[in-house]
Amino acid sequence: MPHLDHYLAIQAFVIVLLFSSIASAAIVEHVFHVTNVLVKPLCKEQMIPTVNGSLPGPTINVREGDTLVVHVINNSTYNITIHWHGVFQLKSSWMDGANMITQCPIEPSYNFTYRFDIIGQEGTLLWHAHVVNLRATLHGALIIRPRSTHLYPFPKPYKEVLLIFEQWWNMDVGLLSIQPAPISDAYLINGLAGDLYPCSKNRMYKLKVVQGKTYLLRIMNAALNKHLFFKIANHNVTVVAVDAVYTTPYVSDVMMLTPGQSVDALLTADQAIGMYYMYIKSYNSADQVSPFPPNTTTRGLIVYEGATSSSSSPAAIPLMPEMNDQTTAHRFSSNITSLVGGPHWTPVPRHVDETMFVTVGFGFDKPSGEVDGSLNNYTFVLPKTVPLQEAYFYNITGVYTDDFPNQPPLRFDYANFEPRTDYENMMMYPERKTSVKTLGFNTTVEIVVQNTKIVTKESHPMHLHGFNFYVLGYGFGNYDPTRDARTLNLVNPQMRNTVAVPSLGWVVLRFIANNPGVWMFHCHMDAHLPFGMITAFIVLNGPTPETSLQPPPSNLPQCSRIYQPPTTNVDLSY
Ligand SMILES: *[C@@H]1O[C@H](CO)[C@@H](O)[C@H](O)[C@H]1NC(C)=O
Ligand SMILES: *[C@@H]1O[C@H](CO)[C@@H](O)[C@H](O)[C@H]1NC(C)=O
Ligand SMILES: *[C@@H]1O[C@H](CO)[C@@H](O)[C@H](O)[C@H]1NC(C)=O
Ligand SMILES: *[C@@H]1O[C@H](CO)[C@@H](O)[C@H](O)[C@H]1NC(C)=O
Ligand SMILES: *[C@@H]1O[C@H](CO)[C@@H](O)[C@H](O)[C@H]1NC(C)=O
Ligand SMILES: *[C@@H]1O[C@H](CO)[C@@H](O)[C@H](O)[C@H]1NC(C)=O
Ligand SMILES: *[C@@H]1O[C@H](CO)[C@@H](O)[C@H](O)[C@H]1NC(C)=O
Ligand SMILES: *[C@@H]1O[C@H](CO)[C@@H](O)[C@H](O)[C@H]1NC(C)=O
Ligand SMILES: *[C@@H]1O[C@H](CO)[C@@H](O)[C@H](O)[C@H]1NC(C)=O
Ligand SMILES: *[C@@H]1O[C@H](CO)[C@@H](O)[C@H](O)[C@H]1NC(C)=O
Ligand SMILES: CC(=O)N[C@H]1CO[C@H](CO)[C@@H](O)[C@@H]1O
Ligand SMILES: [Cu+2]
Repeated sequence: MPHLDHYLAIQAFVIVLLFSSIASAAIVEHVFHVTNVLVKPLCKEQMIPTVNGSLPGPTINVREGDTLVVHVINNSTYNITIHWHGVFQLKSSWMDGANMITQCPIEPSYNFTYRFDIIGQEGTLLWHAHVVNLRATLHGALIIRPRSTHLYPFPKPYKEVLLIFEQWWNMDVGLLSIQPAPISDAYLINGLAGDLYPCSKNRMYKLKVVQGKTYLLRIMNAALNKHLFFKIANHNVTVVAVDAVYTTPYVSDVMMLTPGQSVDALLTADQAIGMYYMYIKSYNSADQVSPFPPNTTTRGLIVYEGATSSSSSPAAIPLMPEMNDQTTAHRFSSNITSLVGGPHWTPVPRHVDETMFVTVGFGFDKPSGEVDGSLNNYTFVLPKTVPLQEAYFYNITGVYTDDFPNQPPLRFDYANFEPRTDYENMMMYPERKTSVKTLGFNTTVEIVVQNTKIVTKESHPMHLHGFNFYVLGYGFGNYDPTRDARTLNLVNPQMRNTVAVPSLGWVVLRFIANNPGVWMFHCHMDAHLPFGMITAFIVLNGPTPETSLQPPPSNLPQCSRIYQPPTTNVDLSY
């Protein structure tokens, strides 16, 4: 591969640029080699797809304003895409990496180069494969630091620490879509299961700290399907950003992150010299119809400089919330507010052009009786042969319908639904189709996302590609436009790319559709992707070429090697 030396040379050049004090935007260039490797976090050796042979994959460091170029070379046995979770992709929607939405997959032995600017956001984001289940092992951190012209809006930390939470199965991730999804075998912290698991006694994540110093924890939940509580014994943390948006400093002893969410938090080593465990544990908002998560916790250890296992007392253990502790999860999720006046803050638009009410939950596929996802009584079907954005751009008919409704077809008691004799007439059997919603350029969109109790209750982490949304409110029960609209926060609401819609509750989101292209809006639990808990927005062009979707890059992967749906019924998405 003659190109590799060239890439390496460019990388070395970029590193020189970063360490010099040049403030102008740089081009940060990387190579991702996707390969299958054997790993053994627990007792069983398992072949997994990885980027560059590591789990988690390599960390990408950029400064706000940089251009990121990543050459993805697929030397694995899987079809892959890489999605830059939370990156705005302003004017670069072809680089979003959403399989069959913005591109065909990169097939084994093919390659593709992602190239885009990172502007207007700072903090910690995630890159991950956007083909069902593959992000279990194909993921890593994307750290966006401020340009050198301004600093963090909080005291400069002594050091920065990355904490990536993962979910591990002792099986081929390609088999994970078998229904019902098998129970995972462990959670991992930075690839390590820790000493509570068999064959992992000496493989625990350890963080060495110096007493009195403050650390910036860059935390992300890369688990496929589980909301996670995180807590450090005897220490509070101060949240300073979520999903790469600065927040009002928020002190808490515990956190809850849904899949796809990230939190930047300051940790001060202000306790006695000693050792303190950090624990992650699942937050379970569902009824127990699906397999119960492992009743296990995964832990890492914080070791103060000067502490020795012989001289110190046993490491302190945090008291974790119960697995179903909705109060704690909700308190953490809903209390965070944005840092008004901080870097990149923009006030909430007061005028709304498009108002939507979207029910999210489950239903059944009538012919098979299997569970399906439902957004306003539609189950989304991924296009099979042409990515949605190509179909839109080239006016190819028959790929999607532009009829996703602003309201569900029926109003009912969403949060207290009980099956009735006439439920066939309700929203029990959503329609399977590729239904999208078109939005005018630069319109302000408000979406009330209402969780339902159809089939079962569960919190869904809804993720929007291409935009951050303001989260104006969270609540339980049915959203009441009179009562609840008065309580919305229009002053300093949190901004996110992924929001936990409470079980049997609602959230109100607002965003400005100023980025032309096709953008997914979906549940970020991968188990719910094959269920079709997805829709997409087509944001129309603005008045100028600058505000219009450009033609796809010439090297965009093609689906000419025709995409075959499987003959078995195990994976509903392909
Ligand atoms: C991945 O591996 C390739 C080849 O071994 C190397 O050139 C590249 O720098 C690595 N990429 C990252 C992001 O570490
Ligand atoms: C590609 O994969 C094959 C088979 O797994 C392996 O032998 C080869 O070394 C890999 N090449 C690179 C560049 O990683
Ligand atoms: C990437 O694919 C192109 C063909 O599309 C090929 O010419 C090039 O050599 C490939 N690059 C690498 C590094 O494999
Ligand atoms: C954590 O914060 C709470 C509330 O501010 C406070 O009551 C508690 O003492 C703090 N704990 C530690 C270990 O600092
Ligand atoms: C999980 O384990 C804890 C500690 O062993 C125990 O107290 C709790 O009852 C268990 N919960 C379930 C649902 O098994
Ligand atoms: C957080 O939210 C809860 C409601 O869930 C509220 O009772 C509490 O006062 C809020 N503030 C803090 C600092 O936790
Ligand atoms: C698609 O249709 C629109 C509206 O009819 C037209 O302006 C545009 O040029 C067409 N695009 C292509 C690629 O044919
Ligand atoms: C939901 O969709 C199904 C399938 O198209 C349809 O039969 C049912 O009537 C719809 N529900 C409502 C309330 O319209
Ligand atoms: C979008 O709308 C805002 C507010 O109406 C306006 O200030 C801005 O110029 C518009 N942006 C574009 C690119 O048209
Ligand atoms: C990858 O995608 C191609 C078409 O794009 C399809 O023919 C092939 O079966 C897929 N391979 C795997 C391993 O899924
Ligand atoms: C060009 C290249 O590296 N091709 C390899 C990609 O990965 C598959 C599976 O590992 C190999 O079979 C190809 O030789
Ligand atoms: Cu979901």
